[in-house]
Amino acid sequence: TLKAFIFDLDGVITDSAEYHYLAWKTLADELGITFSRELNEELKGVSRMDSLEKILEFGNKETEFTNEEKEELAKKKNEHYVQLIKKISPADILPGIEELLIEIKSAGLGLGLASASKNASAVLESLNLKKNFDVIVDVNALKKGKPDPEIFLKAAELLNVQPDNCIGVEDAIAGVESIKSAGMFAVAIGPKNQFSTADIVYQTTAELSYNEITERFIN
Ligand code: B16
Ligand code: MG
Repeated sequence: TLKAFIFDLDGVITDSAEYHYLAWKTLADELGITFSRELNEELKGVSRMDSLEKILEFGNKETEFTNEEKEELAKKKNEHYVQLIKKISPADILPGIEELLIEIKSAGLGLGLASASKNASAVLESLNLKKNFDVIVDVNALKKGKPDPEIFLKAAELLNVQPDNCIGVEDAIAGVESIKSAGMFAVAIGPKNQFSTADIVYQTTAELSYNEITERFIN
């Protein structure tokens, strides 16, 4: 039986991927590394430090910095990001999401957040959606990032439900992998051909249908 929905944040609830891009772009420019929206696709769902490693690789600069300097660079990116997300408001909630959250709540199901972002709580607050969530996984307490199942398993544990009673919603390849290896039903947002392991794929959040998802979950 279905007991809970567990959502990713960036790219599913709001398009903060664009702000992550702009913040990384500022840093990449400062470092003289060419960075584009296309390359940014590879950073979706990837942790802050792993994203930095990838950007340094794009510029063939992965061996130029000490760990301490890398921490500084990641901190700088986050400062840019925190500035940018100050502008986020409920108008930035992606189409179809508020409606879906309302249906989940009125069905009496649990609602959890499994975002890799350390800024997730602040972003939900700015969207005025924090009150809707029963649990928000604290990424600082996790050992492994997506595609490891840890974050989705942790959300289920906090919600007090079994993984096979949960539906996970994701926009990243690493995120869908995380949901499936947690033993959950996976809803993916994005191009159909990108998500062969997802149980349902919607091109955009506007197409999300509570009835269709829950019917498929049962069958
Ligand atoms: P922060 P999600 C992920 O969030 C983003 O997709 C990814 O681009 C970002 O680097 C990561 O969070 C860490 O974010 O630097 O704010 O801790 O998609 O898992 O909600
Ligand atoms: Mg995401």
